[in-house]
Amino acid sequence: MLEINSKRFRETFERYSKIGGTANDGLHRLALSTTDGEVRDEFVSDLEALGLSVRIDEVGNIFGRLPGADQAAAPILIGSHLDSQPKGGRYDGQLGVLTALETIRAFDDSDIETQRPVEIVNWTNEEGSRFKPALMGSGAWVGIHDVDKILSTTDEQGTTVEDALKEIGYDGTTPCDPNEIPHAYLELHVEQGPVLEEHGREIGIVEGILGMAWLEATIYGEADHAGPSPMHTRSDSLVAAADVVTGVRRLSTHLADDVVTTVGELIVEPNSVNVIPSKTSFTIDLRSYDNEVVNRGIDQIEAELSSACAREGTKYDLEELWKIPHTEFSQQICTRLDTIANELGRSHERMIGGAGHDASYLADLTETGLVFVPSVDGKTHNEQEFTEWDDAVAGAEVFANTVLQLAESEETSQ
Ligand code: HGY
Ligand code: MN
Ligand code: MN
Repeated sequence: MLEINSKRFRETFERYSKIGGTANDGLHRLALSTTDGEVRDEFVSDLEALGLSVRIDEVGNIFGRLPGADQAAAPILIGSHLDSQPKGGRYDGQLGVLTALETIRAFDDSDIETQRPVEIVNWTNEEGSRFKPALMGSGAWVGIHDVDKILSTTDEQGTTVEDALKEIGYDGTTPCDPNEIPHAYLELHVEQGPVLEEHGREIGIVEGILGMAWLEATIYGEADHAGPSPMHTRSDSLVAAADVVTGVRRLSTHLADDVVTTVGELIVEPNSVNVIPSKTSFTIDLRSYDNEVVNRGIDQIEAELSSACAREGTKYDLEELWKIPHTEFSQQICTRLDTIANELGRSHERMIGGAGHDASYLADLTETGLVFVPSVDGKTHNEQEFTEWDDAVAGAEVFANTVLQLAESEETSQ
C-alpha cells in the first residue's frame, strides 16, 4: 500500500497555513484576495516542481496534470479549495488540496506511473463568502453557472470576479468546462461536524450531502425619530426582521428532523442609534437531505415574512440567491473506500455531510467520492478548527490508495 510522507505533508500544511494565517491559528484567505493569490502561487510552484503541466481556466480554477501510461484515458480528478471563510480554519479545503498534492508526491516517491492521467485541482471560491454563490468555480466548470455571469459577479465593494482574477493574475484562458469528462473525482475534506469524533471513527465515507438554499430577505420600513414617534405608528424593519429570524430558527424544530437553518448576515439601515430602521436585509441558509423539505421551508419563510410585515406595516422582498439539490455519491467509490480503509486498518463509517463541497457538483458529472476526517469538537468556519495530524495522515493514506486504484481501473466511466 502507498504510504504518505507525514513529515513533508505537515511541513507543506504549515507553509500554506502561514499564507493568510491569523493570530488565532485560523485563516483569512477570501476568494481571489491577495492572500488567495499568494497561496495559488505556492500551489502552482509545487505543481511545477512535480513536473505537472499547469493550466488556469477562465474563472481561475487551477489544474495540474500528471500524465498516465494511457494518454487517451479519461483522468482521475482530485482536489478541493484553498479559499477560506473570513475567520476560517486551516483545514477546511486546504487539507483536501494538500492531501491531493501528497498523493501525487507519493506516486512520485514510488516511481508509479498510473494507467490513467491524474489531475489535481484547486477550485475557485468554494466558500461563497466574498462572492456568492458558494462552489462557484466547480459550478461554472460543470456548467451550472454561465461563465460571463460569474465573471461579472461583484463583492460588497463592487469588485467583479473578473477584476479580482486579473488583480491576482489568475484570469486564465483555458475554457471553463470539462474538455474531457473525468473517469472519477475524489475529494478529502474535514467533516466539519461532531459525528466521527463522537463515534470514535478515523474516516467518514460520505454517501450524500444535504440539499441547500441561500435566500436574501429585505424588509422595508419607515425611518423616523426614536424619540417622538409613537410606538403604534412605527414601521420598524428590524422588528419585523427579528420576528422572521426567530421564525427561521423555529423551522428546524418542525419542518423535518435534519433541517438546519442559519441567518448569517444582517444589515440594518441607516444603522443609527436614534433612527427607526428603514431597511433590514438578511441572508437565510436552509438545508435538508429532502429537496421537497427545502422547497416547503422556502414557502414557510415567505409566510413568516408576510405575517411579520403585516404586523409591523412593512414590506418585503425575498430573493433566492442559490439552491442545490441533495447530492448522492458513487456507491462504487464508497465500496472501494470501505475496502481500502479495512485493508489499512482504519475505522470508518458511511455518513451524510451537512456542508456543501465541490464534490457536490462533480457528482452530476462523473463517479464521485468524498472522504471525511474528524473535526475536533466538530468545530469549523472558526479559527479553532482542528484535526489531529494522525487523522489527517490516515485520511490521506485511504485517499491516496483509492486514487491509485481508480487510476489503474480499466472500466469506462459512466
Ligand atoms: O456553505 C457550505 O456548506 C460550504 O462551506 N461552502
Ligand atoms: Mn470546504
Ligand atoms: Mn467551508
